[in-house]
Formats: sequence, C-alpha cells, structure tokens
Amino acid sequence: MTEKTFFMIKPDGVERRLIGEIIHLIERRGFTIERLELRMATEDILRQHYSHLVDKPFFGDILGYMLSGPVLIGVISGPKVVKSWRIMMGATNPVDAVPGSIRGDFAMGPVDGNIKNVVHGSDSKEAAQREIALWFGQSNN
Ligand code: IDP
Ligand code: MG
Repeated sequence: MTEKTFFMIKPDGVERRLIGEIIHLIERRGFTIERLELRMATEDILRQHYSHLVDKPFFGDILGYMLSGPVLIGVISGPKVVKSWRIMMGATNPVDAVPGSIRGDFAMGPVDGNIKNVVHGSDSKEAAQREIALWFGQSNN
C-alpha cells in the first residue's frame, strides 16, 4: 500500500502566494495529491494537532500564527513520502534549514518569538494517520 502523509501550507505561505510554487514542488517530486482544501484552522483542532506543544510557553504564539489566515491542508502519497516530505520541508527553525529546502528558501524567523516556517508535515506514519483523521475525518485514512 502506498504511504500517505498529511501536509499543510501555513497562513504565511498562503498569504505570501506560495501555494502554486509548493504544489509544483510536490508534483515535480512525483508525489500524488490525494486531498486538498483551503480552510481556517480552529483552536480546538490546533490543540489536538499540536498536543505535544500545548504546555510550552510559546503555544499562544503558535495559535496566533496558525489562526492568522487560512491554511491549505492536504494528503499526498508516494514511496516513503513521510520522510521525503520532511526532508523537502527542511529544519523546523529556518535558521537551520538548508538552502534548497522549502523552509531554507522561503521561511522567516524567529520573528517576535514566532517561527513562521511556511509548511507542515507529519513526522511519522502514525502521526500521518492521526493527522489525516483529525483534519479530514476517520473515513479518509
Ligand atoms: P515541525 O513543524 O518541524 O514538526 P514541531 O517541533 O512539531 O516542528 O513544532 C511545530 C511548530 O510549532 C513549528 O513548525 C513552529 O511553527 C512552532 N514552534 C516549534 N518550536 C517553537 C519555538 O521554540 N518557538 C516558537 N514556535 C515554535
Ligand atoms: Mg511536528
């Protein structure tokens, strides 16, 4: 069975009109787009999505950032897509993201405590299943 991952273009990426460029990278890499939707996140879904960070002092900044505009959410599939998409994204902190990666080429930060790093991707197959179910519903795994 082909592997799937959950990805997101965060509000800074949407606002900066990077959707086309990032989707182009995904297609050029040979991955298949299975789902795609532009929507506003909610605090409730973000608390579940970022459950490992809710107790951090900067979680309020994350909420403000992630609720600042619509996000493009999607599911992509392909061989080893979970790991490959993480590599395509680059390091969490743009300071560490190498040129050629999406974050290395486009991300800014930290600015005012916020790491605006343009994209998200699940960090394991288990997380991918959980995040696809969380954002798209149980039946879409
Ligand atoms: P990831 O996005 O590379 O998987 P995570 O550690 O899961 O990194 O963090 C999720 C998101 O939370 C990051 O992409 C970033 O937007 C935000 N974040 C993580 N650590 C910090 C921090 O120390 N300060 C501010 N925001 C952070
Ligand atoms: Mg993460």
